[in-house]
Amino acid sequence: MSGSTLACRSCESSALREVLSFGEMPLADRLLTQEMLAQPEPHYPLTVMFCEHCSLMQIAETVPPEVLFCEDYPYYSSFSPALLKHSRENALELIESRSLNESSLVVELASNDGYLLKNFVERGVPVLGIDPAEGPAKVAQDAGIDTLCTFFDSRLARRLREEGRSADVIMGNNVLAHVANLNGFVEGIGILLEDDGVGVIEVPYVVDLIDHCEFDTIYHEHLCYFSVTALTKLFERHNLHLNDVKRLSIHGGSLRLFVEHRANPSVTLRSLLDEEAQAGVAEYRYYQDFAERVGRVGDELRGLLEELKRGGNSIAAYGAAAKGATLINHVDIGRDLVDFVVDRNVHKHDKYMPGKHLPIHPCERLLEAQPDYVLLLAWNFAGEIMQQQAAYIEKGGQFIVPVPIPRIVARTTETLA
Ligand code: DWN
Repeated sequence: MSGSTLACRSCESSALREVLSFGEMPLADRLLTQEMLAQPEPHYPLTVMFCEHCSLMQIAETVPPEVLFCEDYPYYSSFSPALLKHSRENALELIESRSLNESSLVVELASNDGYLLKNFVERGVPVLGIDPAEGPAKVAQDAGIDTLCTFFDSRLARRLREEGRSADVIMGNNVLAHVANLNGFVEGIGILLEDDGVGVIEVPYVVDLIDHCEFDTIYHEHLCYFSVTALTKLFERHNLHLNDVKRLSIHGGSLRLFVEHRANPSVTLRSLLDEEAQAGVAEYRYYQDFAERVGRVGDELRGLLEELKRGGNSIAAYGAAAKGATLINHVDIGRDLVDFVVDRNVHKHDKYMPGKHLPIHPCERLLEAQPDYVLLLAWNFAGEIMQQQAAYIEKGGQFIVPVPIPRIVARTTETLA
């Protein structure tokens, strides 16, 4: 059973206003096997709201976490070389700046397949991973990374503290937006974090989402869409302080948050708060035209694909990404337009995309079939993917980047910002 929230996920205010409704949508990471195609496919309302009290953008619907992050959860971080590089640099920076060593403890919340923690283990820094998805957690455990396959909350934090385990660093990349019990999760960080410890947390940045019309990054896994303004209030509610922040390009634009027990806001943090105040991020008007812009981008994208099909062209897609599921279902891109999707993640092969049931194949299929165009559903890795697919491009293949403006990109040298 799912439920709609009539109260803000952070401050529990009822001052919520609708920003955009997608209507009924399938679950973005629920890829289908051949057998599942014949069965009814669960759809849930996907409605974006804005809290006028604490400025948090969020979705109204809460799909049970055990449904979203089940044993078949297909997302494995290690299939993205760019993400592996990004994570390794982050880990090395922290080992250096925090002088981490064999007497330290690094805890990662939503540790997936050990893609990040392995960098600490390789340098002798003790770690603990926590992730509820059985598949990725088992990969991490098999790689010798101490991992608890469970959800993180204040109860688990207390249990770990009672066992004498507290963290010098708590990491959590692309998890804060996913937790239904947001306050319990943040409270747990406060409990588990050493007095002089630091939480280093990465979240997609709502300003990049709104400014670049990244509507496809909205799906049921992502319950919240964070601004610095909203995050500051969330952490302070639990006697934690967002002291510094770093803007990142990963995943279409993210924030790396530095959270500590004592307040010590950096110049960067203060200036980003000022920028958000200038832009009106704390006011509904900032989000008011988003729905109309999304409709326009969707119409332009579908129009481009239809025009290419009318011209006798063949079209495939790259990246069986969760965001890809939102895009093809919201813009109604089915097998009338796109023949198949390719992806490097072997756990996704021989399955079908949610809703539109586009078949998912290994990337080699691109050279075998040599479609005229490839819709880049994983546009956040465009540069890396287009370099990887140079042979397809050499043979005349072209990519279509869907957001913020649907456009054909023929060469890897073109700027994709
Ligand atoms: O929050 C989340 C984000 C961070 O990652 C999770 N809820 C789920 C996931 O969302 P996503 O699936 O939209 O993320 P990605 O990482 O943008 O998906 C990229 C897809 O493309 C993956 O299936 C892997 C694939 N890929 C590929 O086939 N070749 C990725 C790269 C870089 C490649 O070279």
